[in-house]
Amino acid sequence: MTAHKRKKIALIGAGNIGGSMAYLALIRELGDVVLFDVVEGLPQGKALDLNHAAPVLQSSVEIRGTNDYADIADSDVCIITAGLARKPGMSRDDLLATNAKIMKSVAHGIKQYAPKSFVIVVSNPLDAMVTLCQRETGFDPSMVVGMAGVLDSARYRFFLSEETGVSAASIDAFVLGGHGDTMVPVRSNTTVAGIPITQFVDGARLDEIETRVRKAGGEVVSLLKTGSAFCSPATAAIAMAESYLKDQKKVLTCAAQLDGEYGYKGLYIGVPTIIGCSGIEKIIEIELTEDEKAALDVSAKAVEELVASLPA
Ligand code: TXD
Repeated sequence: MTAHKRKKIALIGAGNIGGSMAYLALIRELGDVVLFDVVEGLPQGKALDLNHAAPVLQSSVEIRGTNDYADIADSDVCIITAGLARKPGMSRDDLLATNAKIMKSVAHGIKQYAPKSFVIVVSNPLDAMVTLCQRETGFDPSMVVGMAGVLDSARYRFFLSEETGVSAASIDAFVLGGHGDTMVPVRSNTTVAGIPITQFVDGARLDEIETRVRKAGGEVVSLLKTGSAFCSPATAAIAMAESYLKDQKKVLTCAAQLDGEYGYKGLYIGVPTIIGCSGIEKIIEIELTEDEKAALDVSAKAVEELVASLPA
């Protein structure tokens, strides 16, 4: 009998999102977790606290904290939140220079110790950071993906649920493009139990909701004042990791490198993908209205400009 070895999840960055992901992995017994951070004691302290919760949860996975990349060796999944988070008044793009430097060091650690891992980038500015991570690791693009669309689509679904009184579980929505103000809520593919959303909400109100989706991250930052959203990003990133680890082949909107889809090649932007045991197994091209395609082109251009401004 070959016993199934537990999966191994490396969380690079043990801050708000990293700690929340570790907790979700523990509750859902997704696999053993290694929390990595550069701050001495932070990953170790969070790991110890979480291991104290394990007996109550009756969870059998182990969580370790470390400041040594060697401890992430042979991880199946690496989820990167290393970097600075926004403060009120800051844009995601304001984080570019600082987080790019951090991303380079993280990418080299992953390349050295977890060369076969599926890498999920969360750090902002997301589209530039996932591009840089793929470049610096040299991993196949199907194994390096950005977390944004799952979160942005969930925000859209939540606001539509509030508006319609229907459970968000019955609402399907897509938000494509860059993870920023140019993101594209795809109204034409948003449905309530398969019924077009336009049968439930009028156009003017949908405009307001879609504007709120684009600003939702900033809305949380301005309320929290000391950081950005962490429960919802953690939940979205873990859903992506789970689809990979369990070969669930879920359709999840992520920042993936396009190879001609939507008319782009080599660009990372948010698109519907199928995530399974081979990573990004397919990029789905959905029908867009002329306005939606034009909006996606604006978003793609914004990402191209951001990527072009990455320090060499
Ligand atoms: O949808 C999305 N993709 C976004 C992403 C949603 C929300 C937050 N978004 C971004 O995630 C946010 O703008 C940040 O760039 C990251 C992480 O957000 P988090 O809220 O977790 O930030 P924290 O709590 O500051 O944690 C970051 C950790 C912190 O503990 C640092 O010590 C650590 O990163 N850090 C590093 N870890 C490893 N290696 C290096 N070099 C390093 N530098 C800092």
